[in-house]
Amino acid sequence: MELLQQISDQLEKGDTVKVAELTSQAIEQKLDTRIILDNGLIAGMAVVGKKFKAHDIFLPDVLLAARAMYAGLDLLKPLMIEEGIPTIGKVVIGTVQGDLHDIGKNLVGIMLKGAGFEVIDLGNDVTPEKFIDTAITEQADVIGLSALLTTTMPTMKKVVELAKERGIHGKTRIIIGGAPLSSEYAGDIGADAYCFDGIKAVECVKGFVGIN
Ligand code: B1M
Repeated sequence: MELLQQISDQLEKGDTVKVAELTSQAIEQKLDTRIILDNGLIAGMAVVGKKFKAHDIFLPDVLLAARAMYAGLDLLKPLMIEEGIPTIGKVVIGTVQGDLHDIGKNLVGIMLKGAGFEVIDLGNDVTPEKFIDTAITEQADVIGLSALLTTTMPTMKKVVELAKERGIHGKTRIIIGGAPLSSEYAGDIGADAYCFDGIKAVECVKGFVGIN
């Protein structure tokens, strides 16, 4: 079977060791870095995303696939930097101030990375100032806010307000996600979109940077 297809298949199975081995082989065979990324790793993750959406696989499978994706990405990263392969867009992501829940946010970050975006992960308990300062410095396309607590949801509004004050509202798009949130809430606070999960976040961010 073709090497890139094998990478995709093993990533889908979440086999970290095999993905690393096969990615190393592809590098040794001097396959184009972007092709290994697109037709091997990202192709595998796309299948995982579709299966997850269809409830054919579950969260632990996605996490295993994500770990395998990292094993391949770690090997490609130095080459991508060396070759200056551009990412398709930049996303600053974090869990809002006062909130320590970061599993969902990490998953969303992994899926965005898997889709080819550069993700700057600020972690959890992130202040509105930190989100906006980083987005400005890094010239981010999108800010991704996560909250799992009803008590921390209002902090998202502060981020949107600060984005307005600092003149980036509408230029840098803001997406929100997390169990207690909704599209209605996104509309109420002036965020650009509510994303139910990582798949939706990838769809939204792709839409914002003009990729379908
Ligand atoms: Co806490 N917790 N927790 N907790 N915790 C919840 C959220 C809770 C619903 C449990 C409950 O009461 N049934 C409840 C919130 C109630 C509410 O506000 N309505 C709660 C509470 C009350 C608390 C504490 C206050 C408990 C206490 O101390 N008394 C406390 C708060 C601490 C704080 O943050 N300041 C607390 C603490 C913790 C732990 C530290 C123990 C731990 C977090 C560990 C960690 O994240 N590193 C924890 C956990 C694990 C949970 C539950 C059990 C699981 C959350 C989780 O990781 N889910 C949770 C109950 C539950 O959800 N069933 C609960 C798996 C994850 C993949 O899903 O995070 O929803 P989720 O992410 C999804 C989507 O929401 C979405 O995509 C993800 C993937 O599908 N999404 C985004 C998330 N962020 C997104 C961003 C996007 C787009 C999509 O774009 C940017």
